[in-house]
Amino acid sequence: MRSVRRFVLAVAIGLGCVIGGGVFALASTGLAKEIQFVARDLEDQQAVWLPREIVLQQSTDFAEPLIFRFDNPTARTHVFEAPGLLESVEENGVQITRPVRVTIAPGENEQIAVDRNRITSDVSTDKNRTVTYRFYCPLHRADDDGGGTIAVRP
Ligand SMILES: [Cu+2]
Repeated sequence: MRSVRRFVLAVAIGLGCVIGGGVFALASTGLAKEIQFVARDLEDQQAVWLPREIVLQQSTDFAEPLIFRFDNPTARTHVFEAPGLLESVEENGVQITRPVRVTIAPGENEQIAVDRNRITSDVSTDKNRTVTYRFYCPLHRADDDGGGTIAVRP
């Protein structure tokens, strides 16, 4: 019974995101494509990142740098993890890439530059099909939660 209620809640949140997602999640400043993620606490100590579904078009959305912004308005620390995605950072004056795993303290914001080359390479390797990456908070992820998705169309 409990897991059913949780599922219904997740679906309700998911629907809200799909409707609202296009409005607030994707913004182009002309200098960068930005996606805003917001941490949301659920019942049973779990948490998710909203919106749950992001769709990117490689042919148009990858002309500018791709920035992910994270907002954690909750009272707990959350982590944004997205296996397969890399972020681009400068370390000791050298540009390097590393797996996306960002820790955001309560009430804090963070942002990263996503490595577009890696995604472009994934899409072409997969015979120019849509490539999907998952994301979640590894600290508060439900067992039955597959995470949110970032789909990149060729
Ligand atoms: Cu968390």
